[in-house]
Amino acid sequence: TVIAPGAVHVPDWLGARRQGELLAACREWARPPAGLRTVRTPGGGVMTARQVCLGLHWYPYGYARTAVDGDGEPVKPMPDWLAELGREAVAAAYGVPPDPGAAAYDIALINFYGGDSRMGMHRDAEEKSPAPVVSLSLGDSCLFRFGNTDSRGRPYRDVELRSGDLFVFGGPSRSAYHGVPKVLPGTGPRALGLTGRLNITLRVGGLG
Ligand code: MD5
Ligand code: FE
Repeated sequence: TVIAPGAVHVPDWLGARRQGELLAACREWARPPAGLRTVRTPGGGVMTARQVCLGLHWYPYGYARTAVDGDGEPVKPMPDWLAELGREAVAAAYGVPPDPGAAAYDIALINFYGGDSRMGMHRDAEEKSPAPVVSLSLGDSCLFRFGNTDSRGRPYRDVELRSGDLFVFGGPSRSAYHGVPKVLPGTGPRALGLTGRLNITLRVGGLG
């Protein structure tokens, strides 16, 4: 489903088996060193979703090679298979063959949402590459708010994201405001064995 130019939602793109494999990998990445951490914003706020990074470590508002706001350890590498999944995701969403010449996905940000977690409206602007952001959801459903490029406010569209869904944000949608106003506890597939919601975003840093 095309939500806006370049913004494509593909429900249930990951089958049950690949969801389970991805969740198991996320649980490994969440362990120390450079594992899951709480993100503190410069204004004194705390993000309610906890995060782990691969490839480069995101912190408000930049990227580093080490967990500068965590234990200071080197960030875990981006696995080739996850970069390849990003390439396949873009092809699937846009209905084109995978582009072997495109810049490789080299950053993954993994957010763990509890039932009370939220993410306020923001834009993702720390990457230097205009490549689409690939978003994969696991576990509980959420309300995802897709806004506009000019302001945090209306107009926006609310879309329910479920376990296994793919969302690709490219073109003009790469710089749109977006957020997660609400997680819907207890809505994930029982067999997955995840309480809460997990979101994996794949990005091209273009940061050298
Ligand atoms: C999430 N994560 O569900 C979302 C999915 C984040 C974040 O927002 O920054 O980690 S990524 C949604 C996204 C990325 C880039 C552009 C747009 C949406 N967009 O234009 O709507 O945890
Ligand atoms: Fe974002």
